Amino acid sequence: MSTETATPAETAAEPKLSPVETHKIEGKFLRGTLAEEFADASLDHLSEANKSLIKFHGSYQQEDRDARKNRSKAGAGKAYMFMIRLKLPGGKLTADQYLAMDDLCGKYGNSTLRITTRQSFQFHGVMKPNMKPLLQGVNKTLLTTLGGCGDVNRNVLACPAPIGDAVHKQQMDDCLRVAAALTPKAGKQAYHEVWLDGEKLPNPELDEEPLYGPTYLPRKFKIAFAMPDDNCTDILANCLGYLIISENGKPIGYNLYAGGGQGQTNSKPDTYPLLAQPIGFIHFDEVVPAAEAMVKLFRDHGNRSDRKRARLKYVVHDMGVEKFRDLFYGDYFKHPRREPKHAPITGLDLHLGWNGMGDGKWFLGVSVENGRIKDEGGLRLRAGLREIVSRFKLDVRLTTQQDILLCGVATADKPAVEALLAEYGIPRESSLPMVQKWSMACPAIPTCSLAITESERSLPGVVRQLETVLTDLGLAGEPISVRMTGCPNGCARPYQSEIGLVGRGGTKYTVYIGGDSFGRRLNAEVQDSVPIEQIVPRLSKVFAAFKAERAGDELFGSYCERVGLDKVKSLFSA
Ligand code: SRM
Ligand code: SF4
Repeated sequence: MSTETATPAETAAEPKLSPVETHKIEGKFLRGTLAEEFADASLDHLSEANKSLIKFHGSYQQEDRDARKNRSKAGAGKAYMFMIRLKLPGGKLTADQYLAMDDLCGKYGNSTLRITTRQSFQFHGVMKPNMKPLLQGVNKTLLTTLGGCGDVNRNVLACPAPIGDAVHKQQMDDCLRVAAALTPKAGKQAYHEVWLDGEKLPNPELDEEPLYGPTYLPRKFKIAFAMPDDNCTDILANCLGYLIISENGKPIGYNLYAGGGQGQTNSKPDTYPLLAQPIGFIHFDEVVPAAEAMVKLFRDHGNRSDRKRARLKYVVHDMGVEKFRDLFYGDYFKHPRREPKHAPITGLDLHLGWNGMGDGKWFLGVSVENGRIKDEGGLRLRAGLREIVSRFKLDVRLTTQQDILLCGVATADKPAVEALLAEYGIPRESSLPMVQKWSMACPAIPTCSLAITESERSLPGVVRQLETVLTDLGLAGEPISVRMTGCPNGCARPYQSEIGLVGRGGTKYTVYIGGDSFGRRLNAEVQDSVPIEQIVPRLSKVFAAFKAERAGDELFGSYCERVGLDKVKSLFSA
């Protein structure tokens, strides 16, 4: 297949294209009739085609699922609303940008900011008339939402720790370069026309999208940068991963990984989570060409008829890694083929608490339960973060574990920052249970249309019970990662955690055990459809065995892997 032009065309012999492909073709480089439907005050929701296209603009049309029952009893239709996701490479914001996002969520959203598992922000509960002012507010601060969702490259991840050494700096700089290179070009023009009152092209269908082509990618594409001793971005869950390699403390290039992803579908056994595989070693001048080559390969070889299998991970898996490498180096990436360097992943840092930046200043990692920045009861997290960021003019970075880093605190200001945390009821990370710090949940109900169970609203209860059990067993200090999702799509990367709880329906979850807190291994299903109230009592039996039988300072997931799935299953179901 040619690598010069996008070639998504359907031939008579090929399977039927998914309807989203038609939306893209007819959408004239992401315009559709979005401008018209947003200008029409009589409409409370979008047509199917515009519902597909608005994702590329960084938004999903959603429904308030909490309101569903009462509205349907009253004969009212769905309570439509929108979610908006920023594109925030490396999770970086200035103090002013953070404060503007805080203002916007209060003015046009549901008064919360949601840190995502890909180090970005989401606004929830945005009503249709508020979309344009909110997006204009975002863009006024020089941030964007273009490509936050949709069949393009998504937010590029990098370790957000603002540490001034060569390795941290290199991976963040490269993350920003890759993100810029993969921004849709014609899509940017369309975005300006729809939201920012930009001048309209007379013939938009003649515009060009040099990298993606008119039908963009078969589906989403995800990239992460990481370091061997700090895999805080969960690099192996990404379509494309860059693991920085150093010699004598000096960065020399990256090991490239391809084909990671989490999502699976219950009714489709040919869908499953996969870890990214090592592909080769590249030098720094090859970083952007490698990303462009991988995107083109996916553009040409990804599945455009079955969206459930339209991910790069299936191209790698179905083809086999060796053939995939041949294709990548033979047809797409015209640079020397080098073997990956030996560089095992050995750690994952949550970046919480006080940490030096290397320039005499400090950053403070604040743990945000399930990423939701809000004021509730005595915990006035949103107001407190706002006060600290504005008073000390602190830049902000978001982590892929849904936490926030307040950057550039002078030594003299540390006591005042701590006093503000206390004033707003924000706990110091040292006082938080370990299991809470290592936990994540996706939003699920009430905003996510695909959720079949609760997640963000249920995990805190499970975590409180786990804390009690682990404390009783003397295991409270163990870094055990627990991740919950409201369906098998895997948005909180549950299949890579030590304990994964995946919504099955009602208040039941499929329980997975035995992953790795550093993101190196997939876990395995231990029991399907476990009622939520049975999860912790059952886990406590596995914890007790771990306590009795662990080898030295062996981690919980490693213990489970060593003793084997059968034993873990029998402990769990005893
Ligand atoms: Fe996700 C779809 C939320 C990270 C795999 N994801 C969705 C949607 C948009 C639901 C929908 O299609 O209608 C969710 C919106 C819920 C809401 O109300 O906000 C949603 N995904 C999220 C976020 C907000 C979860 C979070 O707790 O932070 C994350 C946003 C990241 C970002 O800033 O870009 C999020 N989603 C992920 C990840 C984790 C990652 O990328 O590191 C995954 C697993 C990795 C992967 O891609 O395989 C993930 N999301 C999915 C999938 C399954 C894709 C697949 O290959 O089958 C879907 C379903 C889909 O795309 O149709 C999905
Ligand atoms: Fe929605 Fe499922 Fe993703 Fe949770 S895992 S946000 S329920 S798609």
